Amino acid sequence: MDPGNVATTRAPQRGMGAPDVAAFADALDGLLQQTARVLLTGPIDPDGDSIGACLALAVGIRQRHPAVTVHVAGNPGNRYAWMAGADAMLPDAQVRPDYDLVMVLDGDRHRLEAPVDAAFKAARFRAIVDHHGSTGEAGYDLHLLDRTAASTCQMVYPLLQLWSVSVDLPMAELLYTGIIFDTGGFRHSNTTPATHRLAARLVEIGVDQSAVCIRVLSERSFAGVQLLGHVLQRSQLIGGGRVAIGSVPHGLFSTLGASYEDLEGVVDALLHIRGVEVACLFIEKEPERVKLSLRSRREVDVAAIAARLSPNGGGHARAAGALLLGPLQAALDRVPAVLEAAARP
Ligand SMILES: [Mn+2]
Repeated sequence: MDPGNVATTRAPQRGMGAPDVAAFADALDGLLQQTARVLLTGPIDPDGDSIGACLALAVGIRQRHPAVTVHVAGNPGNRYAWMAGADAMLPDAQVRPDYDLVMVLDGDRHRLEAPVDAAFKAARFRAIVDHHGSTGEAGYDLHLLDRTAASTCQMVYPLLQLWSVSVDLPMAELLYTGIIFDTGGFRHSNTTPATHRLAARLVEIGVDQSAVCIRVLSERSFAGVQLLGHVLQRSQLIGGGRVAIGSVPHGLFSTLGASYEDLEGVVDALLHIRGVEVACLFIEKEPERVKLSLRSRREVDVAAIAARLSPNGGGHARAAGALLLGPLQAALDRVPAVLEAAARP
C-alpha cells in the first residue's frame, strides 16, 4: 500500500461531533494487515495516560494481529513500572528507525525524542490517537482526534471493543491509570459522565481504584517530597496573587538525589494556592533547556500561552508545556510578564 492509498482509508471526522471510531478501527486494521513491525509511542516524558494508552493498544494489536511485532517506546520510571508490559518498554535511545507503522498516542509528532522522531519519519505509515486540542491531522496517514475526551485511554477503550479485544484486569488497570492521571482523580474539568461510566466499568472488572490513585497521584519518593518542599518554599506569587511560579535549577536534582519524575504534581500544588489562576514551573532539565509546565484553574488557556512561547509548546487549555532553549534566568526574566498579562482579570 502506498501513502496515496492510505488516504482513501483515512477515518472520517464527523463535523463537530465525535470522531468516527469505527472507521478508524477498520482503517487501522487494514494498515496492520500490511505491516510487520509497529512502534507505539507517547511524547517526551510520557505520563500515565500515554503509557497506559500505548500499553493497552499494544495488547490489543497483538491479540488482533498476532503476526505483527509491537514495541512500546518510552521510560515508565518508578511511578509506572508496575503497569502490565512496562518492563518490556523500549528506552527511547534504543529505538531504531525500522518500523512500518509508528503510532503516536496522547501527544503529537512535534514532541518526540530524537530517536523516536527518526523512526516516525522513516516509517511507511504514521498514525495518531490523541485528545490534545493543539494536535492537528497534518502529517499522519491515519488519525483519531477527540479533544472532548478526558484521556487518550478513554479513546482507546472503544477501539478495543470494536476489535473484540477482551479487557481483563491488567488491561483495565492500564486504562484506569490514564483516566486517573488525566482527570487528577476525577477532579479536573475534563471529567464527564462518559469518564465516570468507563471508570465504573473498569472497577467492575476488578481495578483497585484506591491503589491506582495512590500510586499514580499521591506517592512520592522521599527525595521527591523534599523537592516538592523546596519548590513550594521558594515559590512566588505575582500578578496580584493570580500567578504562582516555581523553579527547579538543574543542580537541585543531584543536591536532593531527586529525578525528573519526582516533579510529577509539583506544578499542581502551586495551582492549589488560594486565588491563583495560573501556575508555572520552570524546570532546568539540562543547561540551556528549560521546560515550562503550565496549569490554569478556570479561564486562562495555557496551551495558547505555551504555543506563543515556543514552537513546540502546546497541550490542553488547563495543562500545557513548552521547552525553551537558553538559560533558566532568561526564561525567568521573560515569561512571568506573559503569564501576568494572560491571568489579568
Ligand atoms: Mn492525555
